[in-house]
Amino acid sequence: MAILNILEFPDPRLRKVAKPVTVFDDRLKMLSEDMIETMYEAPGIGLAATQINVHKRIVVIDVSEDHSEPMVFINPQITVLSDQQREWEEGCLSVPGFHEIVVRPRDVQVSAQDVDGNNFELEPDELLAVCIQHEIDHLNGKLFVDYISSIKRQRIRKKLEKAHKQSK
Ligand code: GNR
Ligand code: NI
Repeated sequence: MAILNILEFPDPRLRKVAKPVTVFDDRLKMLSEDMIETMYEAPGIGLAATQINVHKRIVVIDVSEDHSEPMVFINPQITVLSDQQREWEEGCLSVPGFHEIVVRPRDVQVSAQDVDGNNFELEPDELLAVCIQHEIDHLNGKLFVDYISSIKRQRIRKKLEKAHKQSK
């Protein structure tokens, strides 16, 4: 297994739209394993392939406290089930050190495929519902900072650009 490098805002590669997975082979299984390992090591509760510069529709999530429930979502799709919204303070491994309140649909249904290509559905709640929406955003080239004011977003961009320069 391997720990993969995570792209950071404002890297333009985070804006690419990921393509559907069509081949369910051993490479996909290995990539999912590496993504789970990378997520645990970061540490984070989710990771989208976009963040490791692989532009395919693959997401891994584990919202358990002891790394006991890794989940893999291939080609995930979301359906909003009600008009209810909810606020959550979000962070992102691609925007390290910053947290902001984001408003998203509360009630969603997710349909996806597993690493073998079998379809499954689930109705996540709480943190899992927030996280899956955050990860699908990544696959569409979107980041949580897109939901906050442009003043705040610019401030975060400048701070991260400065940090990236200094670590070169
Ligand atoms: O680790 C993460 N925590 C988190 C907290 C609130 C809302 C979303 C997230 S996802 C984030 C990991 C990450 O950046 N996934 O893309
Ligand atoms: Ni993220």
